[in-house]
Order: sequence, then C-alpha cells, then structure tokens
Amino acid sequence: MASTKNTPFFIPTANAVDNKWWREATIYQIYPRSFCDSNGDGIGDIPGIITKIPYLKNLGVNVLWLCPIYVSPQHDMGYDIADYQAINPDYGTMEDWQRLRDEVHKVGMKLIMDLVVNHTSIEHKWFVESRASRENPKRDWYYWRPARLGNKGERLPPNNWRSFFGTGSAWEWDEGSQEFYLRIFTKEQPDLNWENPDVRTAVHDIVNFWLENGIDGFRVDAINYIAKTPNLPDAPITDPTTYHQPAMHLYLNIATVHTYLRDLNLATFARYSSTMTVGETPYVPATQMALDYVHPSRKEFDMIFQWEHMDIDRVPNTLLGWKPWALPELKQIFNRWQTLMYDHGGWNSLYMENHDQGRSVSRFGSDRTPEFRKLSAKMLAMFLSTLSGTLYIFQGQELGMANIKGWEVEEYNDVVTLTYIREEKEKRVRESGNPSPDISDLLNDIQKKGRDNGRTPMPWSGNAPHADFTTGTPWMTLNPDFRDCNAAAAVEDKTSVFYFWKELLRIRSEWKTLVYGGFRLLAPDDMRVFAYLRVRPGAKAAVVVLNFSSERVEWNVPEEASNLMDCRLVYGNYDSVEEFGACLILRAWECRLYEYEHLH
Ligand code: TEU
Ligand code: CA
Repeated sequence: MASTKNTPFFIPTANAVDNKWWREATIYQIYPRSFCDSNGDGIGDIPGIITKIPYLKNLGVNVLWLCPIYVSPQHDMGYDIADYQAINPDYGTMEDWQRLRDEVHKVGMKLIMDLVVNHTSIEHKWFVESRASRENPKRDWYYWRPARLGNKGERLPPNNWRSFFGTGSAWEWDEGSQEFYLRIFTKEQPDLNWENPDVRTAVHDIVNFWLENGIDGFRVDAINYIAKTPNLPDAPITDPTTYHQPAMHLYLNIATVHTYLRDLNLATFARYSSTMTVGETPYVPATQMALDYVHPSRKEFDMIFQWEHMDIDRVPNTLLGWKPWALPELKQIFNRWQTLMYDHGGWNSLYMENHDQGRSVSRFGSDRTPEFRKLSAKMLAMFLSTLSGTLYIFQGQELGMANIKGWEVEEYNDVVTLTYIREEKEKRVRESGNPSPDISDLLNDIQKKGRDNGRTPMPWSGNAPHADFTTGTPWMTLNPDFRDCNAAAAVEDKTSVFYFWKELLRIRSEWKTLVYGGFRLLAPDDMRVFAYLRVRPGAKAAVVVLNFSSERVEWNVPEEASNLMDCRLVYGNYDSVEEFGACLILRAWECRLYEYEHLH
C-alpha cells in the first residue's frame, strides 16, 4: 500500500513482562454438569471430563477451569456450596478428582477451580449452626439483623437493599430465630460476614486445602461483593415504587475488600510459587479501581474479569433486558482496558462467554444462517485471540455454539431467567390488572441473554438422540442445532470453527506481540469494522481487521495506518482475499490478521 506520510507509530512503554506462565495461557472453562456424562445418569461428571482431555489438548488450550464441583444443593448450579472440601457425588469422588488433576498435569496442562466465598449454601454447616439460634457461636459468620418496623407495624427487612438477582429484598426472614439474614443473590446463598476474622481464616484454610492438593489456581466468584458498607446503611430511594432500592454501590468494591484480598493472597497464593488467580468483579470500570485489584504491587489478584462488554446489550436496571448496541461502544470498552493495563503494568483477562452469558456468536456475531454462524464465530475468535491478556474459552465456544432457538419461555431452567420472567410478569399484572398478561416479548431477551444459553450440554457428535453427551436422559435439553454444530464434525472438518481456534492459538503461542503488545485502535467511529494494531518494540506488528456485520464493506484504510508497507496476510476466514490496498473489500463477517515489519 502506498504511503504518503511516514509518521512513526506511537509505541507505548512495554508493560512489566515477567515469565509468569498464565500470561500466555489459554484457559478452557468447563461447566461440568453439561460437559460429558460417563455413566448415563444424564449429568456430566469428572470421569467424563477425563475422557475429553485429548480433545482439549488437540485444541491447544493450556489450563482447565472447573466451575464448582463441590457438594451443593444446586439452587444456583453449584455456586451455593455446602461443603468446600468434598466433591458433589453427581460429579464423582475425590479419587476421580485426583485422577483428573494427575491426567491434566500429565499432558502438561494445569487445573484451576472455582472459589465461591461471598456466600455459602444455606446447607453449609456454618450456616446451619449460624441460624440455629441468636446465641450460636457462628451467628456472626453471616449478617443477621432484627426486623425493622414499618409505619403500619408491619415487618420490614433491616434495610432497603435490593437483591442482585431481581427487584426483591436482599434479606430473608428466618422464622426459627426471628431475624433476617443478608443474601445478595438467591435466598439459598447467605452472604458470609467477612468482617469476622474467623470467617477470613476459614476461607484461607479452604484455599490452602486445594493448593495443598495440587491445583494451579482459582477463579474467584463475585469477589468484589465481599465487603459491605459498615453498618449497612439504607440505599437512597431511586425507585419510589418499592421499598427495595438498588444498592450495589453499598456492597460492591467497598474499600475493605482490598484488605481482605491482600490478606487472602498473603495467607495462601503467595506461599506457592506458580499459582494464578482471576477475580470475577462485575461493575469495575477501567480506572484505578481495576488496577487496585490487579496491579502486582497490590498483591491481590493476577487479573479480573471485567464486565463492561458483557453489559453492553443490557437494559440498565433490568436483569436480562436486551438492547441493541453499537460497535464504536464495544471498541471504546476494549480500547480502555487494553490501554489501561498496558500503560500501568496490569493484566487483562479476555473472554466473551461464560456460564452466565448468552453465546457470543448470537450477541456479537450472527446465528441467522449456519454459514454466518461459522464465519462470525471465527471472526470473534480472531478478535479475542489477538488482544493482550490471558485468553479464556468457554466450552462450546470453540465450536461456535449459538444460543438456543425455539424453546418456549417455560422451558428455561436458570434461576436468573425464572426470576426475570416472574418479576416482569408480576409487574405487568400490577400495571394492567390483567392476571395473564402477554409476556412473549420476554422470549427475545432470554434468547439473547439468558444464562441457559451457555449451559446446554456439549454436543459431542451429530448423533441422535443426545449428541453423545449422555446415553441416558440429559439433565438439560440440548441445543437443537447439534446436528449442524458438534465436536465430531468440527474435528473432521479443516474449515471448522474448531480448527480456526486451534490455528489462532498456535499463532498466538508463537507471536508474543499478540499477547504482550500495545493496542492501537483504528477508525474508532466506523460502525461495522473493528480494526487495530498490535505493536511491540523490535518485533513484527500485527494489523487486525474485523467486519462486525453481514454486509460487504469497502473499508478505506485510515490515514494513520496508511504507512503500513509490505503487509503479509497471516490468517483469515475466507479462502482468498483481495489485496491489502488503500481500500479493503471485506465480505460478511470477514476477519484478517496481517503482519508487517516493525516501524520506528
Ligand atoms: O456471578 C456473579 C453475577 O452476579 C452474575 O454473573 C450474574 O449471574 C448475572 O449478572 C446474571 O445475569 C457469579 C457466578 O458466575 C454465577 O453463576 C452465580 O450465580 C453468582 O456469582 C452467584 O454465585
Ligand atoms: Ca454422570
């Protein structure tokens, strides 16, 4: 491409790069219940996971992250833990788990687990004791408060906090001991009182138990919720229609969280040489607040899961309301995070899916036709794998799995979805007086954002009846598209989304600029094309051009990139491409990765 100018690229100072293994790792998230069933009871299990290690090794991932497999009554699918040091019998035994750990290590991969310690299950022995009486020594392990008396003498929760899961109270009345307990999530998930040092020590013990057992790290659930504003003050009234007010600012990112996390780190992870931690932290912006969690000098986490891109299509103040989003906004979100971490020595985690989210292809790509599904899944794979940070793939993402189509509202299982539907329905009944209002539009929200979309069993083959996920009756209905989208077909087909991921992971493992380099956004306002440079002093730079639309786009290479000379196409999702010139012709969902000699 002809260059008129020869202005050097801005090359930011390289971030602190050490030899921590997790920076270059690709982490594969397993949702055990839906991964692979080995004994025909319809529930995925640990022996099933073991049989799939060769498949994962073939894909090229380095780490497996298991969603909770501990004893749990499963009110929130294992995120309500009743015993942190025992395996849920549905999933196998401790011996099975040890075998999994050993097999994973044998092939050179690592294993991380999920730590859920903002709350326990109501069935955990700590809570059973705690609720037994007001005098119980474990009473103070949770937040117990007497009722507040309303104007008409009615019993009200101790403060006006709204639950994170919906519009009801964050408190639950306990008939037995005549007090309320705090539970930000479901009523089966009472919040632990981290102000109590015994609670903190007990959590340290759990972490050390698993580290002693040879795990390589933890994903730490909802961890920015653990510190609550002292004395639990009322939230300001922003919704006059109800007593229960949004109160996130009173229980998210409260200052003491950082003391707790540093103590946790020093008592546990810091004592082991090569572990990794990733904290799940909804509603942390790309500011100093994020660095406070991840900067190495802070000794808290290695990285966090930021949420801004996952929230881009959510109607504010609703659980699952879906709204359209615009590409420039997505670009700014990634620009902020990529730049923040690079410039300040922090580190990003890169993900577009997990067990709480709709499938990325259905939200950020297109599942309108099988062809678009494949193309846009590949485009999104290129996007994620050409950014700086530790890369995460959620099970099925490597197949380009799409959201569920064709289910009725009644077929969804997830507690968040059910709460959303129930509350929206109640609201409509209240507002219209009609006892059975039309709620069919909610289906659209759920089809985009419902958590069940990511939780359908893995389609291992195109064979009926259950895609070889189980020989029995699956605990959850499979995504009906498994004949078109399944692992066996993908592994056979060199043009599959699976192979595209595999090749990207190979490229990424060799081209460290993709992992460590600086990020420079191009054409920020373009509504269809997301393009950026990845630069690293002394190394070949990368140019990434992604068409986030089903349209054919004639894209004029922006002025600031017009001195790219001798670009070489490294990879793309179409067989042939038109030359990289001043104007690129990009077909539907086309993606391209170019390399060029570095410029100074
Ligand atoms: O999630 C935290 C959380 O608040 C969201 O993921 C939430 O599920 C989403 O906003 C609803 O749409 C973690 C776990 O990942 C999730 O599965 C658990 O339900 C939650 O914590 C409680 O443990
Ligand atoms: Ca099973």
